[in-house]
Amino acid sequence: TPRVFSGIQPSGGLTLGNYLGALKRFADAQDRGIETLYCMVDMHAITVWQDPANLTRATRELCAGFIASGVDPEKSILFNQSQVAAHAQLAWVFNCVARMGWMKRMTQWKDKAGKNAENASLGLFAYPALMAADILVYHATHVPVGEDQKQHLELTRDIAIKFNNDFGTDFFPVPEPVIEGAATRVMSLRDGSKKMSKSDPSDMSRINLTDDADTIAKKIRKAKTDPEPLPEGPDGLAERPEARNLVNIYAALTDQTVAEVMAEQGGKPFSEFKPLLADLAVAKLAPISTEMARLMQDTSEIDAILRRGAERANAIAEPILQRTYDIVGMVR
Ligand code: AQP
Repeated sequence: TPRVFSGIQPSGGLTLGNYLGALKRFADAQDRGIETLYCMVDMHAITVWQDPANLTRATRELCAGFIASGVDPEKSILFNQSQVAAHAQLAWVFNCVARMGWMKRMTQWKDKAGKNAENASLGLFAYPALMAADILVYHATHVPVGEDQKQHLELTRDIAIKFNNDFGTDFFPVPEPVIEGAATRVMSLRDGSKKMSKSDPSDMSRINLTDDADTIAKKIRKAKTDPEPLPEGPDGLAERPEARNLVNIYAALTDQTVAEVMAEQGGKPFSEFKPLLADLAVAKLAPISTEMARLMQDTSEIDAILRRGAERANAIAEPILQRTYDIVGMVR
């Protein structure tokens, strides 16, 4: 039976990229009746320094973001990673299965550690092995993520395959990435070649789920574009990353294909298209930010949801961890 796992780091505010690439699709999967586990990956977040008070707040706010985006804590298991010890325990086994060379090839490692790799944390380097544990400790079969996580997912598959080979078993299923829809890679509003990211120094580069209506409208109005109107058809977007990005966002927000959007909007100048997109973004995001603010007023409700989620997650993960230890030969 299919089982979906995915995670988001509580390392700052949520962006439109997180919403369209992850949260919105998480709610869709849950509503198709599939078993779904969604995790606030706080242990991934601390691979780079996090102020403790911010981490606490970001974890709760992320949980609020999941719920406000339509993830139902009854239907889905919502929890934070550090509360299910099996993630870290299985990650250690996978640290011993994965190879240094695999990790060194990860583009996110190269981007985040940069030229100063000697000073990066060991955790940042080993991040993909923990991510493999996050997924495989539930025998998850499907992992909905944005395009940027594709390489890490391949490494998870490599770890599952190597573990199975090393121990002569077929214990770990090899999970499939689910990267679909018009917004698998939402780009920066200031630079069509960079992904929209919560850590971009420019706040104008992204839309935050907590932005108010005026801010959202202003950011879209000021988004970088070329001077030409939208092309008549989708083919004309190929060489125009900024225009393509805005059309992709429009398509994802309306659950349309890019071709459908172009049939409707093709030929319009940005002076007409941007206000439409701004109104649409405000209409879709305002209820989410209102609901997040409401949930954050009483964090005891959120904490109770996370606690209950961790219990349910533990009940699945613990037997899989114990079975892994048996396969490895650890006495218990
Ligand atoms: N721009 C994006 N377009 C589509 N999907 C995206 N995701 C993130 N940015 C985009 C998806 O959101 C999920 C959670 O990501 P994360 O917060 O755990 O880590 P990240 O990808 O590293 O997010 P950021 O915003 O880019 O943070 P920083 O700047 O700290 O690296 C994933 O499914 C991801 O694909």
